Amino acid sequence: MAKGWETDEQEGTVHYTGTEGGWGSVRGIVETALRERARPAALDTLRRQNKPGGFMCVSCAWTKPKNPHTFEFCENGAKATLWELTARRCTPEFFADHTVTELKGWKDYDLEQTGRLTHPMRYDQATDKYVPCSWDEAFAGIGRELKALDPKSTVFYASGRASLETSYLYALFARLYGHNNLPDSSNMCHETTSVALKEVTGSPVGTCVLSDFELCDAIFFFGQNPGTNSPRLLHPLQEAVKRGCKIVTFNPIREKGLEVFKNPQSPKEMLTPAATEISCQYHQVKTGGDIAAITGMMKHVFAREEQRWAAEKVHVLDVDFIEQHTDGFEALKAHVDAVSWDEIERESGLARADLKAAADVYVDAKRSIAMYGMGLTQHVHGSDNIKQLVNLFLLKGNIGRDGAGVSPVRGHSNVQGQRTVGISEKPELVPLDKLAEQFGFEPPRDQGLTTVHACEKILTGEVKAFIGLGGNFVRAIPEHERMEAAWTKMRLTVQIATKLNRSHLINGEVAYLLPCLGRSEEDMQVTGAQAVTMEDSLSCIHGSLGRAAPASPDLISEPAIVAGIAKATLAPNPKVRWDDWIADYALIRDAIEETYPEQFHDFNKRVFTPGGFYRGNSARDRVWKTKSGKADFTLPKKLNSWGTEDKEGRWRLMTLRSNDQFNTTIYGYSDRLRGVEGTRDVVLMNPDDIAAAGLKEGQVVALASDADDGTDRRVGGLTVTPFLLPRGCIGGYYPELNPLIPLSWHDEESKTPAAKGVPVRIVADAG
Ligand SMILES: Nc1nc2c(c(=O)[nH]1)N[C@H]1C(S)=C(S)[C@@H](COP(=O)(O)OP(=O)(O)OC[C@H]3O[C@@H](n4cnc5c(=O)[nH]c(N)nc54)[C@H](O)[C@@H]3O)O[C@H]1N2
Ligand SMILES: Nc1nc2c(c(=O)[nH]1)N[C@H]1C(S)=C(S)[C@@H](COP(=O)(O)OP(=O)(O)OC[C@H]3O[C@@H](n4cnc5c(=O)[nH]c(N)nc54)[C@H](O)[C@@H]3O)O[C@H]1N2
Ligand SMILES: [Mo]
Repeated sequence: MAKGWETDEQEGTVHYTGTEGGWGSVRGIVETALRERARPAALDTLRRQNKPGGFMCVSCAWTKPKNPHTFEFCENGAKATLWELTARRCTPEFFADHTVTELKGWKDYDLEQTGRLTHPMRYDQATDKYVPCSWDEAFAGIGRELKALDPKSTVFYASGRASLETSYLYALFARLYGHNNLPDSSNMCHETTSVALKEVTGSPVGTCVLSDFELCDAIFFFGQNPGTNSPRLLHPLQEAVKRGCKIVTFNPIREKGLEVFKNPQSPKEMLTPAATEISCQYHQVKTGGDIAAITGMMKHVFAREEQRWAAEKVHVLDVDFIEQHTDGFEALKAHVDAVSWDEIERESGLARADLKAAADVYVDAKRSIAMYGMGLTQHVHGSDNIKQLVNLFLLKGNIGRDGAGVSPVRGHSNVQGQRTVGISEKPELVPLDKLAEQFGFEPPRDQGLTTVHACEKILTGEVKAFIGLGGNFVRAIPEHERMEAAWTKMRLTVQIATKLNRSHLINGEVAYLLPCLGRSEEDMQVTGAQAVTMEDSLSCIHGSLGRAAPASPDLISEPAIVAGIAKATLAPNPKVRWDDWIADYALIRDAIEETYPEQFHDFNKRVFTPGGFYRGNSARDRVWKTKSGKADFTLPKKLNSWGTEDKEGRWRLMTLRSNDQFNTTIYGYSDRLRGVEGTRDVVLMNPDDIAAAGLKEGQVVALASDADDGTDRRVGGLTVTPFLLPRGCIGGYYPELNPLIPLSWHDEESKTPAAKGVPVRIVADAG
């Protein structure tokens, strides 16, 4: 049998095991279909996934191309769809059989396995159970509570899945009611990008479009795992490599999808062991070591500039661009000159020869793209990570021209779009004057609460009500134990969701669980079936039309739920037309167009543009909306993004996603691409570290927070598992390890929790 192939004795089939994609991912889809007891309608939905006129995948935010593949979805996109279209139901009868206290003992996986929520429910303190209620009762009850509260003591959270239409209504509701407390899952994710990129380039989002990937000569990939989290991105990467583009990866883990990729949609590649090598260089940087690594690359770029200028009187740097378009070059150059290679090697964990090799690719490439994810954003100095990457890219004018740019890979399928249409705690990012005129009211102008701020004020008791538009807030945030205890002190909690999760079990005095339609389902309103829209990572807006039969006749849409609560809370305002908007979502899009005419002109006409319509980006046009009016070189505060000092017995913990989860939704217990099977309760460690720490493979240990703040945080029952990580760096899974992250442990500028650099000790398991 060829290398990488194996026979499955039980199934009598042959599988390719060597690479990401390939037969393994087909098998992953089939297994999910069986587990979710998928109906034939689910397969029809998959066929229409990510096609113009079809529905847009609920999984990641990677762009949907103009000429989609026959099956424009991946293993994990299919899992997300099948998860939504499961035949399982979580009904009022289920809640009658289980108290909320009992359900708190269930695992995340088992809670969601109960299936789709089917009926609006109210929490009954006396019996500790959820009981069914009508939609009217729910809206009236919530409205009554909100009217009695100070708007500024309430938080309206959004997870990044809800459409532009829902998001616009939700943000408008918050402002009409009287607050800007609109944190989003982005506050735990790419908020670092939104703050840092905005500060230095003037635009909070990436500058690339899809065609750039057809032109670039090199891609530098930092801390993002496309094989698991955005598998469709592997297609343009594979195509780029095939035409000679070089991919250089920086990641503490050798992630399979970034090493080799086998296209599960190419019959030829499926039938032969051929696969595309993705990264030509793979640098296992220390967790938090990217600032040093990039500093090393810049040092070599400057050295090559000197040599080339001396020899040929030709520049390596784009000196015209630096002169015309940037500010702060001299200071950056002086800073890089002053850092020694010894420091760089120590802080990055990489050899100078390797960093020079990476820099040579950068120097030799005419056009380069930088891509990154949570490996850069979730650090105490995460903003500095991103600004340092921008520094490198400005040196050769790699921002604002075709085939080049900085391209963060966003998470949730509409997380970028939610910010675009007003879900933001930062009022300066929202056209408040325009809203004031459009709807005849005085919007609040004060800063709203980020996720971390909201948590702080829930702890102090200042926040009295929380509404969650999707997501699993209590599970996704740091510091679980303290947060759960404080949560129940709130007066009102409302969760709008498709499936049961832990956040629904931690309730305020008055609590509602409101089930909604999923994006793949038909959303029928009085004027007919409604489409919704979302924005992907490359700032393209796509329409999405769900066609599957709703999971239950009692479900209503997210826009209808938001409008229902808003109507029950606010005084009538003839300019705020909740009923008309819900009857016809095209009218919501008209309102969005009126608020944002530049980006959303002719919105309704362009909804189903193949490949989406591009919203534009000032930095791509080299218009720098920064304080200096230029793109800014900046200096990092430290040579690493690690928020503390190293010391004996302190480990750098990164909390990771497996290939079998979507955030807090656990599909199963197989991290196939990393070879971790059957459990999520592990500590991944370098074999030499295991030996040096006097531990043994398979030993069960606990991790304890080592944040020096006097709080005891522990997670036990973790099996020591050898894994090729840089020395001193360990890994484990999110959300199980979230209790170890202090709430105060976040990016200094954006307040994104630093989930990739958590200081911990390894201690004995209490058993
Ligand atoms: N199937 C699936 N798809 C998803 C999700 C999911 O859970 N499942 N989640 C969605 C969401 S909301 C998001 S935000 C994205 C997340 O997608 P990613 O941005 O890929 O996030 P993570 O899986 O957390 O992994 C981050 C990567 O960073 C690396 N890393 C950790 N620390 C460092 C560091 O200090 N430096 C460098 N260079 N690398 C580091 C890790 O080894 C890992 O490969 O995916 C989205 N898509
Ligand atoms: N330690 C650690 N913590 C992290 C991270 C990490 O890497 N490490 N990553 C962070 C990141 S990047 C993110 S984005 C957050 C994620 O935080 P969230 O976005 O809050 O969490 P999710 O797990 O995506 O939410 C899952 C729930 O969403 C609901 N849902 C699914 N589809 C729909 C829908 O169509 N409508 C509605 N209304 N509800 C729906 C379901 O009930 C499901 O249980 O977690 C963050 N937390
Ligand atoms: Mo995310």
